Amino acid sequence: MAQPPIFRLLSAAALGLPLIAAPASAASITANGAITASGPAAVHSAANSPAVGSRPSATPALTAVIPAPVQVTPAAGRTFRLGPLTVIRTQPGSPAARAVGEQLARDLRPATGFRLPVLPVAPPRLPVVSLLLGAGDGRLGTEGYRLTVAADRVTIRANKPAGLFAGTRTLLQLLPQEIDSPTPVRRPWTVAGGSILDYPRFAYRGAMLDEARHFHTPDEIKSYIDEISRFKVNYLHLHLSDDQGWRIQIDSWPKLTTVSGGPGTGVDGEGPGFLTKSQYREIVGYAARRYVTIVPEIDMPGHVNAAQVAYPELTCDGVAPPPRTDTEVGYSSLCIGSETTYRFVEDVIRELAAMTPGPYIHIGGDEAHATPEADYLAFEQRVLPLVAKYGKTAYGWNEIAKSPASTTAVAQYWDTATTNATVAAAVTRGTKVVMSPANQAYLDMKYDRHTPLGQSWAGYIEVRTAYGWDPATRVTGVGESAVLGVEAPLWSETLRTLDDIEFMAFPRLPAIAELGWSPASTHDWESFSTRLGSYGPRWTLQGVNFYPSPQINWG
Ligand code: TNX
Repeated sequence: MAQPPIFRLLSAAALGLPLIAAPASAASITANGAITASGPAAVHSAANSPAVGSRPSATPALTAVIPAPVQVTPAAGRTFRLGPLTVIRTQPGSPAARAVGEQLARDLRPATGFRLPVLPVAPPRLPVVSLLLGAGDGRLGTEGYRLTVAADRVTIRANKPAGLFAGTRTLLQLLPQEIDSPTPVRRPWTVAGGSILDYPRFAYRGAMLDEARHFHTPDEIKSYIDEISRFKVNYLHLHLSDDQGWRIQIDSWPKLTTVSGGPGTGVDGEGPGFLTKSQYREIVGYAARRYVTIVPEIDMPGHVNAAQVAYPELTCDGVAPPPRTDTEVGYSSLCIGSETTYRFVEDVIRELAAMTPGPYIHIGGDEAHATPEADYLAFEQRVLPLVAKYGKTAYGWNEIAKSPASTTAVAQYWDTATTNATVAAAVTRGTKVVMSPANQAYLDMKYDRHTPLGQSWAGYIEVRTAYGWDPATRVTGVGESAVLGVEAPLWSETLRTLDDIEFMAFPRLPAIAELGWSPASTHDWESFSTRLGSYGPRWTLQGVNFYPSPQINWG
């Protein structure tokens, strides 16, 4: 594409000449500047259209952000205006800061039509968005930032590029809603003056997508990464194997994907589908550019029927079970006494670790009802250390807390109870916990009895229920220092398309993201529901399907 006539504009500015904006690609601007939202139809929510009017929306207040920042200080009467001559200036000598600036420029372009240059030095007299490292503020950690909005400049300062990226996600929410339009909109792009100090409460803020029950394509996963990273979610856990299908290439056991990622796999036999190693690596890279770390999961010793269909030697009797396309759980188990099992497990962990730069390998461990207790313990005793052997931290569903080998592992709490003696005991031995209580954080639970998708075994979860808990007091004996963070799992027995995923994730995912990021002192349903209501039109503009919860005043 042609470069912007930036040098002509810069020299005009230097000479004090009047500046004329380069027109945005006119093809997509309607005469009155009306917004035409595109994207997938809101199939599950006919009433899903919070007003996106033809009148420009108001400039958001500095306090409108989700998740709520640590500290917001508005400066009344001061406004920054982003225009066609705005320059994005990034920390000299930092390719990572520059990449964040370029991502911001790409994010701003569809709606504004501006091609904002990303430069290490800002020319005089032009409005600037600066992304600078060296904040020199320990409170900010690696993901925090300070954002200042003055009349002539927006400055984001952070210790690390991850903080700059988080700051840019905030800036996008501070621009008017129409910034999420896929086509150019004519309106002033104003940002309210003041400053924000912000950093996360917990290091781990995750989402999980079940690739096994229904396979979701690399493009669908990337869209989900875009959508969750807007809320500063920094981990995406991919559930890559289960009874119905196996969704990741493993070279040493090729039939896992040719057979169990093939046609007829998944719930209702909806397959085929699996990620090749190169697709997986591409997703890892795509996520990393949005400061999202991929966590791969291979579920074992239960949830292994698909692996046993491909390799009958993974059963104790050597007989291949029939492929399963139903939604039962708890009936399959690896053969705990067989050395073939450990050769298989080690091969899988080794290959998974080699293609995963992130720190965690999730080894499942849930619902192993077909594995006798003693066998379960023997299995975890051998398998948990294998993850460390390949340089990773073991992560598993809360059942792994039963194993004495889980002291250096992370347990994902999916129980619904407020007490769990096994998990509390593991915490005293050092186990860290990611909180995903199924009756509050499970995105596959129906919102209410009318929800056409999802399940209800852990109850209905409306937005207020998803928001109404504290990760550090939810489970007795699992306090603030034991909690690594939160995760919102999305199991896909009933979900096929990206539209389905979005309908279940939004608006509950931002609720869980706020529990993970924002200080407990900001927790307030009235505030959250108001901010969420104002966010709705952004999803409409982005073409993101969402559930228009009656608990929220959308608009
Ligand atoms: C339980 S939660 C499971 C999954 C199902 C999910 C459906 C957990 C660790 N295991 O196998 O998909 O319920 O909600």
